[in-house]
Formats: sequence, C-alpha cells, structure tokens
Amino acid sequence: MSDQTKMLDVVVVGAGFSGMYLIIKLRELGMTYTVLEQGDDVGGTWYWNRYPGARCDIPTIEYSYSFDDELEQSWDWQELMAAQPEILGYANHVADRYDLREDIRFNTAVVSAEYQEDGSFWKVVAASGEEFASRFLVMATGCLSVPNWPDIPGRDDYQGRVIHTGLWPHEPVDFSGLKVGIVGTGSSAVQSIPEIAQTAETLYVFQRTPVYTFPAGNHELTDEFRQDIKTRYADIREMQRSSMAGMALYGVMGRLQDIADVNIKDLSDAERRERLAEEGLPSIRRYPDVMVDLEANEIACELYREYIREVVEDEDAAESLLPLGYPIGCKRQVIDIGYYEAFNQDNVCLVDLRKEALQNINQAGIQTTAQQYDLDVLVYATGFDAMTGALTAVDIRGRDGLALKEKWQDGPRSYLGLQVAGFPNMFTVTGPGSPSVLSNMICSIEQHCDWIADGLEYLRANELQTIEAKEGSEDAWVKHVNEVADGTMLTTPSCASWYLGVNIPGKPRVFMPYVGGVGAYRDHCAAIAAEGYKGFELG
Ligand code: FAD
Ligand code: N01
Repeated sequence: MSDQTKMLDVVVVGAGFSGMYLIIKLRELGMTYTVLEQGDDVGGTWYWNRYPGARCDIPTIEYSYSFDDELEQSWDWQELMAAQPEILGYANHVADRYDLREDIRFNTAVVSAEYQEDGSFWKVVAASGEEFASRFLVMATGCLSVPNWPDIPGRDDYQGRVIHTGLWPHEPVDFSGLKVGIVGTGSSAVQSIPEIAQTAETLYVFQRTPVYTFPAGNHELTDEFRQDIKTRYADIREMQRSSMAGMALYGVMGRLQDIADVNIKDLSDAERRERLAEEGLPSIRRYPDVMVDLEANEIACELYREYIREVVEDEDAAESLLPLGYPIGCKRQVIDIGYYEAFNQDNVCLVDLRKEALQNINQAGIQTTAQQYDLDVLVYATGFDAMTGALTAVDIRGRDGLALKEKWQDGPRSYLGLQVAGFPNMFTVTGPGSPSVLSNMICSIEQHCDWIADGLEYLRANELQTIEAKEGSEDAWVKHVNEVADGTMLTTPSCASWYLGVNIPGKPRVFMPYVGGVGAYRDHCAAIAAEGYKGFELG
C-alpha cells in the first residue's frame, strides 16, 4: 500500500439503492468515504437487469426511498408495478438530485478486502490494482448481483449470440426473424418470455422446473391516486416499517392482501372455487394454512393446476407447465403479465427438460436427448448466486487472515445480517440473516443503512474504534434464523430455492434470509443499539 493512500473513514462497495443511500447517510455524518462500483452508473439491479419485461413485483410507490419528503413529492410513479426503465429513471433522479455520482468511482470492481489488525483498518483492492484504505467497510454489493451461468457441457462452443437476463445489453435487442432459446422459467424468464415472444420467429423455452406464477394485476396509476399518495406517505412508511414484508399495500388491499380470514381446509370445494372466481388466482396462496400445512398447500396447488389447464390450449404444453412435487410459497413469488397465454402462440415452443433432458450446448444451439434446437440467440434466465455470491466473490479476509468464503463454507453465519464475527468494522447491507429478499428491499435497505450510520455515530461519540459481532451472539442469531424458518414452506425438504442456495452446485443447503418479519426485526435491531450494541464487541 502506497504511503499516499489516504485513510478514509468508510469504503462502500456497490452503488445500487444501498450504496446510493449510504452516501446520504455518510454525508450527514461528515465522514470521509468513497463508493466503488463495477458498473458505469448507479442503480444496481435496475442498471444490470434490462431484459424486456423486467419490472417490480411489489407496488413501486412503496419500493422507493422514504428519507426525504421532498424526494417523495418530486417523483410521480406511472404504474403500480413499475418497469425497469422507470425504476432506473428514479435511481438516476435520486443520483442527480443529490449529486451522488461525484462520490462514486465507477468501473471499479473490488477484488479483495483485507483487515489490517496492525492499525485496525481495511485495505481494499480493485481489479485495476488501485488500493483504498478505510476504518470501516460496507459491502452494499447486492443479494442478486452475481449472475449464475450454469455449467452445461459445451456452453462455450455456442457460436450465436449469448445474453444473460442479469447482464442485459444497454441497447434494445431485436429478436425479429430470429430463433431464440431461453433457459429457465424463474421470475426473469416469466417476465421476458411474453415480450420476446412478440417478435421472435420462434421462441424455445427450455424448462427444467415449472413455476408457480400469479397474474401481476399491474395497471397505470391515475393522477388522483398519485395526489392521494403524496398526502399519505408518512403513514404508509410507518405501516411498512412495522409490517411483515416491508409493505403497506396501500390502495391495493383486497387484491394483494396477505392473509385470508379462513383456512383453505375449512372450506368446501364449492366455497374454494367461489372465492377463486371472486378474488382471482392470487387468493389461493393467502390462506393461512397454505403456508404451513403441506396438505392445505396441495389443495391450493390443485386449483392452480386447473387454472393452467384452462388457460393453456395445447394439452401437452399444459401438462408440461404443471408444477409438481413442491409447494406454492417455497420459492420467491413470481408474478407475470401473460405468461401462460404466451404458450398459446404458434411461435412459442415449450421444451420440457423433464421429458427430454438437456444434453449439451454446441456450436448451433442446444441438444436434448430428443433433438437438436438450432438457435440464433441463447438467453440465460438462470438466476443468481444469491445473497452470498457477491460477498464471497471478493477475497474478504478478517482477523488472522480468515477468509469469509472459508468461514461460510457450511453456509453463511452473521449477526443480524449486519456483521460477521471475525470481520471487525465490516458491515453487510441486507446480508444473510436479515429480512432482505423476503421484504420490500428498499425498506430493508434504509433500515440497515440507518442502523449502520447510527452505529458509526455511536462509536465516534464514545471515542471507540471498532465494532465486531461476538461469536456467541452470531451463533444465537443463526439458530434463531433457522428456528423461525423451520416448519414453513420455505424450508420444506422438496423445496429447491435460491433462498436455500441449492441453485448453485456445491453451495450448502442453508436457508439464508430472516423470516421473522420486517417490523419485529427492526425493533430487535433498535433494542440492540439502545442497549449499547449488545452482542457486539466495541473497542
Ligand atoms: P444491487 O442493486 O444488486 O447493487 C449492488 C451493486 O454492487 C451493483 O451495482 C454491483 O455492480 C455492485 N457490486 C457488486 N459486487 C461488486 C464488486 N466486487 N465491486 C464493485 N461493485 C460491486 N426487490 C424488491 O424488493 N422488489 C422487487 O420488485 C424486486 N425486483 C427485482 C427484480 C430483479 C430482476 C432482480 C434481479 C431483483 C429484484 N429485487 C426486488 C431485489 C433487488 O436486488 C433489490 O430490491 C435492490 O435493488 C438491491 O439494491 P442493492 O443496492 O442492495 O443491490
Ligand atoms: O432466477 P431463478 P431469476 N438447466 O433462480 C433454471 C428476483 N427477480 O433470475 O428451477 C436448465 O428464480 C432454473 O431451473 P430450476 C427475484 O427475487 C425478481 O428468474 O433450477 N435450467 C430456473 O427455472 C427472483 O426470485 C423479479 O430447475 C436451469 C431458472 O433457471 C430472483 O431475482 C424478476 C439451469 C432460474 O430461476 C431470481 O430470478 C426477476 C440448468 N442448468 C428476478 N440452471 C421481479 O418480478 C438454472 N436453470 C421483481
């Protein structure tokens, strides 16, 4: 490290909504800092995921910052669940409004971060070799920011165009007249398939596991609604902060309402169908027992399968699209606009990999056990190395040279999803062990960044240099995280979700986010701070 390297108070890695808000907080504290971002602009998720159809799956008026009334008043959301360009536009609006870019070093990928016990600081190294030194390190690197490229034999032999939904080009991709293959049927595929199908000559959908997906119910917002919201933001934010999932669902109650007043098992078949007809497909996942009782869940699944058979005209395609063998609610909810309807188009062809396995990729396309599919474009909608991927991709070393990757080889361990024992003065935003991906992320991001900033202020006010999670408190928290997830659909043995890490070969099957709810978690974090950062070693 050169003698000239300036010692900063904080290095932040990542300039998505987390890193952007941290700038606001660090400015308030008057600290010295820099934000390092591998991309060339702000927005994180919404900067990278530009695939057609990408949009929010929760009401976007709530998927927005709450820290400044004037910011809330300055932005008009156009749709209930905004599409990617609108959300990226919002991120740019925030960056412009607060001149955030001046504090961000773009095109700077961090490759390592090592805690220097002699001097108690972090040495952070970028891919360019540039070095940074800071007392605190905040990893705002995102939970869904490392695309998963499955290791399919022959993957690199393919000669056509390859695109990952999570690394979509900035310029529009024209699929007209092209044979397109898409691998995967998770959220990204479900959103992009109806859009790509509009122009592709043929769209082959390579499906390994059929998905449960529910109609989005998206619509444009009226001026009246926007004006109403602007008078109610304060109440809405309060409701979000004390809720289970960081959402007040203002103006959409009844349609997106979380819990029904009755168990599905307590209704007759006729009553279930009546409710389904009245309230629509999303209602089947709102019965309290559906989320905790596999028998009740199977009743809902059967109603779901009937719905597919009604919508999809081709009987073979409909049968192939039926999710079987795992419950509704074990994976991240998927919502769609015209997903099943797309399979009624002549140019959309479902390739059921349960019937014809994907053998290999070759120069021309994809070979299954049944036939060769020649493709002009191959789209990977194969997801992410979620929650831990961006953290373990950086060579992070704490006390005694302990590598985070090593510490987490049997699954992530963290106190509150905010700090890892053995890694002093390092914080993770929406890390494993926090509500994170089970919540409205912006609500959780703000809570984490506020908590971190308050912690930094507390250390300064008390002339303390270091904060580090204690091993014992980390153990107790990990145990608690597991206990609350046990018995829910999220951890049921038949579930193969990225919440459990099973989408990445070799990743241990460990449930990563905290299911105890945003409100309860928030109170817990606040109580810990109020008790002088109980469970943390301050030095
Ligand atoms: P990110 O937005 O992922 O930003 C992290 C940044 O860190 C990235 O810009 C990345 O380039 C950078 N970075 C990572 N590693 C390094 C490194 N080593 N060096 C330098 N820079 C690095 N959440 C919701 O609550 N509601 C939704 O509707 C919703 N929709 C989503 C749709 C998609 C397609 C995806 C992929 C995710 C969605 N999410 C949603 C989750 C979303 O990730 C969060 O809401 C939120 O945007 C995360 O912000 P972040 O700043 O924490 O992380
Ligand atoms: O990724 P996924 P995603 N051969 O992991 C398949 C957020 N998000 O990008 O299930 C064949 O869900 C895999 O099949 P299987 C949201 O949190 C939100 O779609 O493993 N197929 C699966 O079908 C979401 O949950 C929105 O059998 C292979 C798919 O690829 C998260 O991001 C929109 C394969 C991956 O699905 C990730 O979603 C988009 C292989 N070798 C994303 N490997 C909103 O709507 C993988 N697959 C807000």
